[in-house]
Amino acid sequence: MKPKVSIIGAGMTGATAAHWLADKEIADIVLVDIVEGMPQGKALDMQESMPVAGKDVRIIGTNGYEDTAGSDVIVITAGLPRKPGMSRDDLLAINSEIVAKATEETIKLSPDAIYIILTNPLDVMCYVAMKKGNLPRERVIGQAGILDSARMRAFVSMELDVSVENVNCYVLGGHGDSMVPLTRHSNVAGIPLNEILSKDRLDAIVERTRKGGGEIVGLLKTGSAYYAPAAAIAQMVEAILKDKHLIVPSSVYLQGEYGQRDIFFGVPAQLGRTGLEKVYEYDLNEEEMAELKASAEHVAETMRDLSI
Ligand code: TXD
Repeated sequence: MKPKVSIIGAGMTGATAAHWLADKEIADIVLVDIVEGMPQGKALDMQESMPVAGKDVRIIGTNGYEDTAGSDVIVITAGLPRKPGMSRDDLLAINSEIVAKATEETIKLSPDAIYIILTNPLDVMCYVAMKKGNLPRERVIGQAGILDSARMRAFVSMELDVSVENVNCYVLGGHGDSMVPLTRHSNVAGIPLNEILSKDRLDAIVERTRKGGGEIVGLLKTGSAYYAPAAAIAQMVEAILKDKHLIVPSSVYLQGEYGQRDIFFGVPAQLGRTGLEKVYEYDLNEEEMAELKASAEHVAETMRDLSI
């Protein structure tokens, strides 16, 4: 029997994540949404594409939670996305209720599941899931850092016309405009970014990375990015199910690492079959630490507005 992955919220990111995942042929998939017929329709359509793709994966769409029973991984994307002019924090009240319910319903049926959270404001929604599911920190991981780092990698690769595979970038901190692209630790085939790019070009890439989500929201007008976030989800699920011990920037609950405590925050996290295996700590200079601290303060501020 294949592992089972349930995705709560079959909207743009949820359904696209199902698609990326189905292509990896590593799990059967359950798509849950409150909109009647929509998850069923998307799942059936995707199922009908499997003979063409040559993948043996079962995909179910549903409006209830019964079919999620026994899931190895639960992905929560349910909630409202940003509209132009909105910050991620504007979504706090409504999305915390949605994430709380999704966690409470799913944990009853999948008591051993590992949770990957996507819903914004991301770092605080991870905390909601951990509390409502009464979960240990190892089993709640937020997706943000792979996406933010992938955006930076894409921009560097376009700028230098080199393969994306040669570009390694690490964006840490909260998932918001205060995120911290670590240019000193990012490189092209081992060559530090500041040696291969002029200061102006590098600054422009850092700025574009920070505003990357907003750039897509502004272009789409309705909804936010979904291809890249969904690809990031699929990479995290794969790391867990294949026990890869993969180190990727993810939002995890810090207990002293990077001088932070009791907040979810983007750091290099090693993922495997038990979820979060280890947090890696970079040697950061004063300026980098100050930027991380400012980003952490922003997350802590949003946490204070949370009432659960
Ligand atoms: O990197 C990241 N973390 C992000 C986060 C990248 C992209 C999107 N990000 C956030 O994910 C975004 O700000 C939203 O908070 C969520 C979902 O974004 P998406 O683009 O997928 O939004 P959609 O297309 O509106 O899909 C959300 C679905 C929609 O179909 C609703 O009907 C459903 O969630 N929904 C629910 N499903 C199940 N149960 C409940 N209660 C529910 N409420 C809404």
